[in-house]
Amino acid sequence: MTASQPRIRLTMAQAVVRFLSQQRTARDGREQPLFGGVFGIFGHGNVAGIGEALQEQRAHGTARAAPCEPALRYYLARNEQAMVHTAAAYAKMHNRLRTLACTSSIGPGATNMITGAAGATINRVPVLLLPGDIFASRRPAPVLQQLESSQSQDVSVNDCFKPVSRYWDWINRPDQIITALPEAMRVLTSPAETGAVTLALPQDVQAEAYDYPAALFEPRVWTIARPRADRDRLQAAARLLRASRRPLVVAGGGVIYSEATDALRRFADATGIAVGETQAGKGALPDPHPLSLGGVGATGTSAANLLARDADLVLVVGSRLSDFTTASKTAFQHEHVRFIAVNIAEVDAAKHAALPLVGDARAVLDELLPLVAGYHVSAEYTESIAASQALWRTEVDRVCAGLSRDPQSESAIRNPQPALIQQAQIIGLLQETLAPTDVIVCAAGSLPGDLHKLWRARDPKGYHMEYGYSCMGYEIAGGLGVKMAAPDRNVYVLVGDGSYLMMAQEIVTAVQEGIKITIILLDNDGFASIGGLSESVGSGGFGTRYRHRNPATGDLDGDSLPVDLAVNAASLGARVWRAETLASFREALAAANADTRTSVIVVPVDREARVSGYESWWDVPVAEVSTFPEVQRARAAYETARRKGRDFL
Ligand SMILES: Cc1ncc(C[n+]2csc(CCOP(=O)(O)OP(=O)(O)O)c2C)c(N)n1
Ligand SMILES: [Mg+2]
Repeated sequence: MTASQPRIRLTMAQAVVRFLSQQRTARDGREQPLFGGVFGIFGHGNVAGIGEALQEQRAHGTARAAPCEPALRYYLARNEQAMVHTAAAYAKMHNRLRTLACTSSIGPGATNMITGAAGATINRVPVLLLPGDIFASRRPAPVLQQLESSQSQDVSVNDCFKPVSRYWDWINRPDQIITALPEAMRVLTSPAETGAVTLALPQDVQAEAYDYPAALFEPRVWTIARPRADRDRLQAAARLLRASRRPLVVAGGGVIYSEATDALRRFADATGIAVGETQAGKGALPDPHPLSLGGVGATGTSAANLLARDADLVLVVGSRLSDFTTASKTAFQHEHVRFIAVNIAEVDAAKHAALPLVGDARAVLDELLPLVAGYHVSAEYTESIAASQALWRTEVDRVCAGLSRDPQSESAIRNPQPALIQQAQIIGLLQETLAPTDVIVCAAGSLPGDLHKLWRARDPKGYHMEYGYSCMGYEIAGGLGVKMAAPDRNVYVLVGDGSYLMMAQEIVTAVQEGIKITIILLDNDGFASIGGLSESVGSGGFGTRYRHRNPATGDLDGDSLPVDLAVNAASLGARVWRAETLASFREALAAANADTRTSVIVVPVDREARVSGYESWWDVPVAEVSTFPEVQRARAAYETARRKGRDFL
């Protein structure tokens, strides 16, 4: 410590809040504050620390902080998991240039954030988590909600954040933040390393004062760079591309985060290479475009999947190549298929034995394009791309018009109500009605697959799908974060009844903040997606319906439950409509659009009217031995299907 350095005496919590308010990011010369606010729920583990600090900086913020920085706004959430989803959605909508911080108490408040942390880390989006922690001094231990261990006193529930955080630190002395906070910011703002960053803040240390160097609170700008790939590898990639006859681009979320969508379009236009999109990458080549094939993989379109099957070269841009994208490694069947992977993260660029182009998607595409100047796929290949795209468009129109059911089919017999709306019809109607810049938000259930196939994303930020963690409960909390990040856009949350029942409470937070989101709640009596999966593995939908326990069978196959989701949503403060026909849905949507309040439209949908798969597969192992003949049959089919799986070495 040098005596001459100016110092400011603050509590550790005050110093953290003040530091956060001064952090900014910049990319391509555009600068913005890194943090859009702090979400939290107070308890004894943070109320007197971070809670006091947030209140103080708002009261005295302008006097103390640099005048250009407004104080950080505090938002009260209803559930700690949800607030992390909100932060992740906010960050995703901002292409990872901004995020929110989340403060919790110790114990359950902290561990509630773990699911959200895992989701953020898996989706590679930045969130800053500030769970309270047990006393560093240990004097009053065990405190309320403390986990004890007979082996060590250096154990806390916050250790559970370690595997789901990209940076994790325990601040057991107030001066540790001087080195911890810059590290935390480095990881949050690193496109290659980003994810959940957790700083566990013991409740006693939060309140402890220290003479901090004033320089810690100077405004800082974290520049998000656009690293370029290795030159030799770029040349090698260009050679592979030039030699390929049936190339395909797989575009992932990295294209959108890097704002490389124009670069991708230029690349596709110049080379004639068509583009399939992952869930996170949907909108990378916005519709309409003659080379846009829509979703690729397990929930992909026939257009993308047939081209993927026969591709001799796959240029992967900004994708983690999850099993949904690769159809569990069955999507690419060409005997000599090779991969080139453009990715900011080395770990992703190396997958599938790809030629790795480690760098920023936009910078790499821009440098690769002149190296393949003059190359274009054959006229015959262009024709087959156009033909498969046209066929697929017809198929989407057919499905969205409503699937006709064979009245003798098992599903029709089980669910004889023909009048129920089909989920695909709602998707079709939204596609017709919504503006290109409106955003749809979704995460789990049967909707992600249906949307990946059927939705035409006309704007890179119009399709917000959390499908890295596919976390039920993300939808409404996420919709809130999307709307906070893009207040000028209309935000439509599509959510199943299962996901809604898991986490609807952030409607209250939206109402509190006067933030308008429109929630379309598709009610199909439980888990249509997992019910369908269960049937496909021979288990007949066991345990996936919301039904009373049946005294006759002892199973959950009794009468429907008397749950009224519309009344539930209304009780949380939302405007609510029920729509049982397409006409009434259209009317409700118009009314919701005209309303300034958070709105919910409850739509009962036909559980059995499922959109099929197209030239794809998903590896879900079936029981190898079973007394059920249906399971034995499913296992035999599984063994055949899995033979298509490839190793890319
Ligand atoms: C937190 C969480 N728990 C369990 C799952 C597994 N799961 C995936 S979809 C699903 C059912 C979703 O039901 P619903 O929201 O009603 O959508 P539907 O399948 O009916 O379209 C379940 C249980 C999950 N993805 N997330
Ligand atoms: Mg459902």
